[in-house]
Amino acid sequence: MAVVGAGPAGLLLSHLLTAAGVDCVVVEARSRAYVEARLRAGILEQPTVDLLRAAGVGERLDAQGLRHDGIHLQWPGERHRIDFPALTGRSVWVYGQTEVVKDLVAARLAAGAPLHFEVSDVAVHDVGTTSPRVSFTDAGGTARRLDADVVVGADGFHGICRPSIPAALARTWERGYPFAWLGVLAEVPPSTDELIYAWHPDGFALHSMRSPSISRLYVQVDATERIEDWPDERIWEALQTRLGLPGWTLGTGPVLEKSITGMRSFVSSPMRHGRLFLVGDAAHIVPPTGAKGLNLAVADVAVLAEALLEFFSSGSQTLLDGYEQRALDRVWRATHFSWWMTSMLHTSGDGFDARLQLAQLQQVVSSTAAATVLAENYTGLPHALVGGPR
Ligand code: RFL
Ligand code: PHB
Repeated sequence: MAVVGAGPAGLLLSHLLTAAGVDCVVVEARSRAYVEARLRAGILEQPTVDLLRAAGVGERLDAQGLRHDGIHLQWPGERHRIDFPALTGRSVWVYGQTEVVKDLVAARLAAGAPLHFEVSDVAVHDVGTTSPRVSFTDAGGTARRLDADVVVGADGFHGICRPSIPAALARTWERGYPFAWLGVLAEVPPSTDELIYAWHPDGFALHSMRSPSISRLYVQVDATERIEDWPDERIWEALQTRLGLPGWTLGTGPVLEKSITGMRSFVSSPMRHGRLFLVGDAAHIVPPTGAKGLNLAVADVAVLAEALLEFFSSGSQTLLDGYEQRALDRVWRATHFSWWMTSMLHTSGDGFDARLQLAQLQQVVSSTAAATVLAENYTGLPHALVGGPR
């Protein structure tokens, strides 16, 4: 089997298949240092944590990850807690994507399994046949070719696998948002025990964290803003205003990293073409408000790994044939949840929108039914939505 991309999706899938004795080669365009340092998601939902533990890569997660049993939802003057275990029996973990990637790379290298970093000219061929191929140039400049039974496209949104599906067969659904997140990583202990999602007339703000000594904070900015226009003082001021509550102050510290990330919802179908299967960001993108992107990639992998294991052990394609539908059911659920959280929390400047958002927030914090919907989605639905909507 050949896997294109060593992000969380490609690394986890190859880890699960290699552990079951399936030959699997991973090719990655970037260097090991780059993929291990790429700052992205920070929240792992319960089914993700369960899978990482079951796959034997949960040791550092259990030692260093922070289990969170809730989040705070806030608007000016009010902060309310959503209690996850009470509503769903599940929790989430603060454990950075960088750490997940480090654990999976280490496991793969320790097993002596093939993982080629810094490859170029990657292309997939003959995916419509039973003997697809991947060609690439390795880090030393040698042209290489992998003959495989199956090729997995885990190469992210800008990868080459999705575009290799004939345009006439492909369909995409997309929603752009007129705002973006300005994120900072700061060397300061978090000023909160659990994440704070704050609605504010100036725009959304989020207080997250990476460890007991590192905070991760975000503010909503216009999609056209440039990071050069946001000196550290301006960012801290915006955070103080939007996250502030009487009797509570935000601790500040040196900014280690800052950047602006645009937001979009995107779903592409099919997720399979012949012997090419897409997983994770290669097939779909969600805005980060629901903390779903990484978890959705892991869910695709869970479903595809089971199907591939059946295929490689018995030759049966029954589960492979069901992959797209099983994965897409969950993708659309997470797409809806991420859109809903985004729409509820980001301000547009319109007064009517603001009133609707506050009414929605009021309902979430005062109705057990509404809070449960948020908690179920945030902590992660089971990997297969059996009997889910078609
Ligand atoms: P990834 O992590 O993008 O990995 C794809 C890998 O494929 C490599 N690649 C290629 N390799 C070989 N040949 C080629 N031609 C290749 N083209 C690309 C890339 O170098 C990369 O290593 O996708 P994957 O594995 O599906 O994982 C998905 C998650 O990374 C993603 O959903 C989340 O990180 C999304 N996301 C966030 N999600 C959250 O839940 N919370 C967040 O705070 C959050 N922040 C983010 C994010 C995504 C971002 N991106 C994609 C711009 C912040 C950013 C900046
Ligand atoms: C993060 O810690 O980076 C993070 C947390 C929650 C989100 C998005 C990002 O919803």
